[in-house]
Amino acid sequence: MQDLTAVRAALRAQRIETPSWAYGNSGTRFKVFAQEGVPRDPFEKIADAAQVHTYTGIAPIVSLHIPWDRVEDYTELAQFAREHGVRIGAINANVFQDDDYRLGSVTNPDPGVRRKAIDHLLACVDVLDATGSRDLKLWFSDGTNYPGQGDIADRQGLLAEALAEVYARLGAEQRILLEYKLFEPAFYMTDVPDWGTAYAHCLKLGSRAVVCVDTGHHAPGTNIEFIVAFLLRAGRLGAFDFNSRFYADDDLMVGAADPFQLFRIMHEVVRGGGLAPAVGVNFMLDQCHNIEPKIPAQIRSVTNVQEATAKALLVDAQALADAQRAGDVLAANAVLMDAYNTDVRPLLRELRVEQGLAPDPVAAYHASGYAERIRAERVGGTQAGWGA
Ligand code: LRH
Ligand code: MN
Repeated sequence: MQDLTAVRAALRAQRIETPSWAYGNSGTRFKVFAQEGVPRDPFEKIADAAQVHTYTGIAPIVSLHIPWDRVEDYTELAQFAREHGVRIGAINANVFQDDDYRLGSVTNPDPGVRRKAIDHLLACVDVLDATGSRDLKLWFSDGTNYPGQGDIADRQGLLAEALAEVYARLGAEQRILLEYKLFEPAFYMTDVPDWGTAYAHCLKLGSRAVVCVDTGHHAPGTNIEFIVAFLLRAGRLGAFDFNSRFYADDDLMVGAADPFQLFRIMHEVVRGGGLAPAVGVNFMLDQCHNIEPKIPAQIRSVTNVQEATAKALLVDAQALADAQRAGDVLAANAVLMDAYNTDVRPLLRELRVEQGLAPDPVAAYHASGYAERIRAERVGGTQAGWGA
């Protein structure tokens, strides 16, 4: 049996980063259903993110997306965040929504458009400097829709050039998180489609270029925990964009569609020492709450990661290693399933009460009246969204 003191300490030290865009309106190409009380600016998004931290105790970091979260003074925004008990985390550079990017951003056939895209990436490093953030997250929608539309090899060259210029601009403590995605919005070829391509570019760039694993960005049936174990062992697992899906990049609440997969991923994280802050894995959510209330959905998502982490920490590592060494297939699998089938909710409720938090964060949020207050206060103005 695992040392519960160590398990509790690891759970107390867990940190999860929530995305500013999860608090704004979002949807699909069919419809974006606006919700009452949605933030109108990055300050209100941060205030909502602070609610998630208030009730879970483990979500004191908020990712920004530029230009969705563009403000006059990022230092002022960072100060506002601190006043709300949170801090600004990864900065996402958006080079996928400008009309100029129809045929790509850093891989666009037009050198002027490539320059524009790189300048935006560099401007986002300025934001890191202003907010004191470490991570610049880069996801490129770049790709093609028809065979022959673009030269695959040439585009890799353009991508590598752009990444090298941004990497050279980074401060000593700053990192590039390179995110891959199999498809969408491109439907034939994506320039960073999989972990191998991202990993190869990171190796070429340098030690402060690491891979971001978005759990919704793989072909169906992909063994994501293998990718996690491999990247962790290689020292290039930089971050997660946690969410879940039944089909494609559904961006549903992490753990909602496949809690067992989330457990298997967190098992490889724990086994690989990836929970230790020094290893530098950034545990982020990347979700869209198209029909459900956003703040309670984020709270639920944070506790879903917490539950999967607690189960992974309860894996009897010695018994597992013994069974694996003995080639005892069933015993080895049973060790993992015992942990997975352990109800960790009582332990987490206890831990919250110890930390002066309510045992049930979602219920506590509902009882706070915050939802009613923002619905009443946030009238007028333009609700935040993807602006697509
Ligand atoms: C792309 C992605 C990326 C973000 C966006 C909001 O699908 O996962 O991480 O920029 O979602
Ligand atoms: Mn993502």
